[in-house]
Amino acid sequence: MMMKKPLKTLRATALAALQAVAWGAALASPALAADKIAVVVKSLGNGFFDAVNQGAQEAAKEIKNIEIIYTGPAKSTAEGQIEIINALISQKVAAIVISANDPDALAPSLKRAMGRGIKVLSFDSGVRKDGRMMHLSPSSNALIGEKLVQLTQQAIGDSGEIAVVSSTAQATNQNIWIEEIRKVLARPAYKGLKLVSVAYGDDQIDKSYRETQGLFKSYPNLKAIIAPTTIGVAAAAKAVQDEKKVGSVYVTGLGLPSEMAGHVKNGAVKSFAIWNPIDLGYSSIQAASQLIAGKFTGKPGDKVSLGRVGSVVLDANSEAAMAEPFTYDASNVEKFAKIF
Ligand code: RAM
Repeated sequence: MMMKKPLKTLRATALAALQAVAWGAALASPALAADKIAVVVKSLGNGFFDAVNQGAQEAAKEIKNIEIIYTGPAKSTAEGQIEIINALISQKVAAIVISANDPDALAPSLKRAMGRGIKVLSFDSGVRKDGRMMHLSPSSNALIGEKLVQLTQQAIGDSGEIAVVSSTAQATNQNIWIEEIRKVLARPAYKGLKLVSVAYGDDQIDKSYRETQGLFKSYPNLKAIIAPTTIGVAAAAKAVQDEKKVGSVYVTGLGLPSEMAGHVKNGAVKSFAIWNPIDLGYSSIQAASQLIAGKFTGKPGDKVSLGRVGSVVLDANSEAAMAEPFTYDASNVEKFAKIF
C-alpha cells in the first residue's frame, strides 16, 4: 500500500524546491546583484560627457555585474550636483564617479556618501581631497597649459592680445588649466602674448557665444581665443565665423573633433587639442570598480589598473593622469570626428 505524504510535508517540499530555483537563479544570473555606479557629470547635453558615458558603458560591459547610472544637472551648478548626490545616497549606489562643478561645495555631501560606504572618485574636474578617494585627471595639467599656449603661438605668431573663454568660474579643471596657461605665458619665450581677459560661458553654447562677442567689442585688437572647454571652443569659433573675423582672430582650446571639424575647415581654428573622452569614461569606471572590490583604497602610491588604457600610480594627493593631450588639425580632424 502506498503511503500518502501529509499535505504539510508536500507543501514544505514544494517550497524548498521553489527556494532552490530562486537561489539557483540568483547564482546563475549575476545581473540581480549588479553594483550601481553613478556617473555624475557637470551638466547633461554636453557631447564631451556623452562620449564619457559611452566609455563608461564599455567598461561596465567588460567588467560585468555593473550598472551605470548616467546623470547630471541641466546646468553646470554645484547645487544641482548636490541634489543628485543626496538622491544617490538614498539609492545606496556602490560608487559615485563625478566631474565637479566646484571643488569645495560638493565635499560635505560626498563625505556623507563615503560615510555610508559609497566609494567616491572624481574625474575630469576634481573634488578637494577630503571629498573623494582619488581623482583621475584626463592629462597632466602642466602639459595641457603648455599645449594650449603652443597652439596659440603657432596660430598667431609671437605677439598679440589673447583672451580665455572658460566654462564656469568655479570649475576645478578649467581654473587649474587657466593657472597653467598663465604660468606658461610668464616665460620669456611668450612675452609678446598678452592675456587680456577671462570670460565665462558656463559651458552653455549661447552664453559662450555672447561672451565671445563681448570680447570682440572690448578688445578690438584681439588676435586669439583659448577656450579650455569643448562647449566654449565650438561657440567661440562660431562667433568668429559669424562676425567675419576668420583670419583676424584665431580660436584654439580643448574641443571635440566632431564639433570642430567644420571650424577647422572654415579657418576659424587652425588646431586644437583633447584627450580621448571615451577612454576617460572607461578608465574612471575601471578605477571605481576596483575601489568597490577593495583592490585599493586611494592611498598615495596605490596602483590603479585602467583596463585596456593601462595603469596609473596615485600621487601624494591621490591623483593620477590618464594620458597626453592629442593635437587635431586639418590633417586628422575628419578622421577623429567619426569617433568623438
Ligand atoms: C567641457 C567640460 C569638461 C572639460 C572639457 C574639455 O566639456 O567643461 O569638464 O574637460 O570641456
